[in-house]
Amino acid sequence: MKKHTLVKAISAIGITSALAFSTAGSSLGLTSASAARAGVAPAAVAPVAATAPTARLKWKVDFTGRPGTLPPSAVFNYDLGGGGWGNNEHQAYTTYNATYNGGGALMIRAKRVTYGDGDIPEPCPITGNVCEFESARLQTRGKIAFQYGRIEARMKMPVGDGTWPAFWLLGNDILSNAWPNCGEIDIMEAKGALPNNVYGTAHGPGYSGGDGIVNTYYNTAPLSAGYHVYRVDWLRNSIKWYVDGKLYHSVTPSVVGSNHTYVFNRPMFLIMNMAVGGWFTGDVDPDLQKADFYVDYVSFSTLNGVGSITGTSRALAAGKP
Ligand SMILES: [Ca+2]
Repeated sequence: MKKHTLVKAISAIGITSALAFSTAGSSLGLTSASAARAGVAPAAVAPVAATAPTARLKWKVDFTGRPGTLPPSAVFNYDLGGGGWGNNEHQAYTTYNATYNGGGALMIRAKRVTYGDGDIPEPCPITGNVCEFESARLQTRGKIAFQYGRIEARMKMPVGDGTWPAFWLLGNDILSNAWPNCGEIDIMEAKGALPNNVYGTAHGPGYSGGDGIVNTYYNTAPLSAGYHVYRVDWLRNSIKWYVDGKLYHSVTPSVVGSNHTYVFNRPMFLIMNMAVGGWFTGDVDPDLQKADFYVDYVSFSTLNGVGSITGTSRALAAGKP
């Protein structure tokens, strides 16, 4: 079935500048991003405490079901449309590019678009001014929000230069407290051209877009070769990023610095998407036809009893562990 009646709505919530591109920092592992930005010797991130916190699972969406099933509407909203999303991205988001694969995962598919007679091309700020790809972006605003705790997903990255999968959080007050003041925590970003790198970033006022506080995790095998677990352990005045249980980035008020405001002690909602092209990920392979980004599950746990999840009764029930 041909589905090129591409949606005209730009965005259900009008966020076009969020998830602005990050610097392609290549610092591997335990350096302080802010120290690196300030040009001083990086300080080591504190080692993982000998007594790791006790995590208790409170909410998990597992994407188990027949192939083609849409993600639960009780939990997820769609952000729709094109326009570049503030980052010169080349995709338009639809309601039909995120489906269960039948093997227990949600598959977000980016697919090259061929416009036919009668189609209304989705506008994009690129050559020809039409979006070359369609994809999907899901978010939980108004349905699920978290404050502190462990937010985690097991995911398999797509293949292809120009792909840009992401798993991230935005401040729940974004409509009244515009980005970047609302805060943005990018739990995972990846770019197809550097398939071994994971980027974890905090964005806030004065440190957003290319000035986000970023660090990079290097995986010895390409991230698309298998599933990995991406998470943050988030407490008051502390965010720590992990891949497969390995700490690689930490942000606190002192990392943000006395000249900037730490904006992460607030409820935040979840977003999962795959962009194609844009300033962060770079050039798109002209031969790329499609790319698939898999999400086995997304979950929330408390850490030593700390952390809260709020939401509608239906959204909470949909993730009852
Ligand atoms: Ca699953």
